[in-house]
Amino acid sequence: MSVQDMLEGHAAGVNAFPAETEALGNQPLQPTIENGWKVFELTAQEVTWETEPGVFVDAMGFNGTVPGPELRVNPGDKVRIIVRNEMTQPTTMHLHGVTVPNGMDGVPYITQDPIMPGGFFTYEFEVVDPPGFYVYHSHFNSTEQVGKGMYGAIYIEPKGGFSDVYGEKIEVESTMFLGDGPTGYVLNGKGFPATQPIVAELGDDVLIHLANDGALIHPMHLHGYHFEVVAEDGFVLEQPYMADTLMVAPGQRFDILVKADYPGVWAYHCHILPHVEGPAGMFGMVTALVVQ
Ligand SMILES: [Cu+2]
Repeated sequence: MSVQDMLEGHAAGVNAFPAETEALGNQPLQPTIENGWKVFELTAQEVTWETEPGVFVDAMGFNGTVPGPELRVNPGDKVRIIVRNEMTQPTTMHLHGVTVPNGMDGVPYITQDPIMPGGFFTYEFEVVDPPGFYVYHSHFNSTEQVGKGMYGAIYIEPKGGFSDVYGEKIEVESTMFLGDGPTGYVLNGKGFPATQPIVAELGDDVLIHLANDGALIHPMHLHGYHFEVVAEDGFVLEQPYMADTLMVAPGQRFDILVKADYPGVWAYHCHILPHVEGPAGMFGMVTALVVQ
C-alpha cells in the first residue's frame, strides 16, 4: 500500500467517526407490570446487521439488535422474561451471573427443552443478587448464536441507580460489549468508525460497564487516563484498583469509573493490535472517550 493510501485510509476512518449505521443495540426495554411481576419480552431473531457503513453481516439478536435491549431491575423484584423464538433453529436464554432457580438456568436438556422455532419459554426469578451488571445470552449452539450477537445487559440497581452503588454521582453511564465472532471485532455490535463514543463533560464521573461475549480475550486500554476498577462479575470490589488497561476474558464483566478531568478526544481500544489497526487505519474495537 502506498504511503498516500495509508494516510488517506487512516484519515478517512477518523473523519467518519462516529459513522452512522442502521440501528444500535443496548436500547432500554420497559417492562410491563403484571400482578407485581416485571415482565420483559424478548424475541430471538435472525437479522442482517450493519457493523460499519456498508458492511452487512448475518447476525442473530434479541429484538433484532446486537447487543439486545437493556433490562433494568431492582433488588427484590419478581422478574419474568418471555423469550420467543422467531429463528429457524432452536434456542435458549441463560442469565449469566444472576442467581436463579435451577429450572431457569437456560441450559438445553440440563434444565429445559430447547425453545423451538415458533415457540417460547418464560424465565421467572426473584432478584436476590446485590446491585451490579449482569448479562443474558443464548445458551444453544452458542458459538454461532452468541457469536452472531445474542447477548444483552441486565442491570440490578437500587432505586437511585449506580450512583448509590459507588457513592459518586454518576453523570455518564455507558455499556460496552466486546464481540469477535462472525460480526467481526465489535464494540456493541459495531466496528470502528461506526462504534459510538462515550461523551462526557469536563469533571463528570463516568461509569463504564464492560462485558466480553466474544471468544477471545481483549485488553481494553484507555488513552490519557487511569480508571478505577470498581466491580468484577457484578460484585463491588472491597479494594478497587487503578489501571489503564484491563483484560476482559470471555464471560467476564467489569465496572470501571473514569473521572473526566482531561478534555479532548481520547482513544479507547483493545490492545491486541490485529483487532484494531492495519495499514489502512483503525477498524474494529476502537472508540473514544470524548471530554468536552
Ligand atoms: Cu481485542
